[in-house]
Amino acid sequence: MEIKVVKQILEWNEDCSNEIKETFQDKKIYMINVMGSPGAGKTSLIVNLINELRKEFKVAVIEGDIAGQIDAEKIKSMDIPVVQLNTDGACHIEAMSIKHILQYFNLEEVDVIIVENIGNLVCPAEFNIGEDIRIAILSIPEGDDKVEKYPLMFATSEILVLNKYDMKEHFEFNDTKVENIAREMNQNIKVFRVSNKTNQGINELVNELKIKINNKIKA
Ligand SMILES: Nc1nc2c(ncn2[C@@H]2O[C@H](COP(=O)(O)OP(=O)(O)OP(=O)(O)O)[C@@H](O)[C@H]2O)c(=O)[nH]1
Ligand SMILES: [Mg+2]
Ligand SMILES: [Zn+2]
Repeated sequence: MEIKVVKQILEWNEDCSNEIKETFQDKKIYMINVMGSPGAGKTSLIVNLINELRKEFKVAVIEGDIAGQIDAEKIKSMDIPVVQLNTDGACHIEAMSIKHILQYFNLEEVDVIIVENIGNLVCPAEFNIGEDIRIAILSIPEGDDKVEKYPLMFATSEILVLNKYDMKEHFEFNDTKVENIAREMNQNIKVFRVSNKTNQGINELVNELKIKINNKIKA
């Protein structure tokens, strides 16, 4: 009985995600779903991506948090349209919430929507939210065993950001092992070694995203 209920929720979520995809296909909007543990560097990466992507695209942000609006305030201070989604305890974002939030944006004035998912390595990966791409962030201090222990997020993300690379010398983190394990579960995954402190790797990641965004919105 319980299993059946979960399946229904996921099916409903999938329908809703597909509706968002249709809207975004019509409006030529590219959606990026940024996922990772609390403190992995999601907001820091989004800030750095905005700084580059805004030179070419109109960017908007949906900030998912269980409570508060600290991250949304950071984005707002950059003069970027942002909506804070508070899940009131829920540990992931569902497509229905995204659909509901879209009314707060002028979608004619948006090329790229970046969603910061709830800090959590587990269930955000179970819910499609209409995204074109998933970026999974794993930061060096979290340890190099996380891809094996939390496979779904890495198996379903096209991009893996190994963040806080500036701290690598302080941790025993075998990035080649992580890359190999990620590629075993997901042949197409691209791995970027990034520091949001020194900006290492940001340009490479931005270039990759620009190609994907242009392929959709200028098609
Ligand atoms: N040294 C270093 N610190 C970083 C880097 N990226 C983020 N940080 C720091 O890590 C902490 C957490 O970063 P956030 O960007 O807030 O992480 P988050 O994933 O958005 O966190 P939640 O929204 O709470 O889940 C902050 O103190 C950042 O300054 C990095 O590349 N190197
Ligand atoms: Mg954050
Ligand atoms: Zn959850």
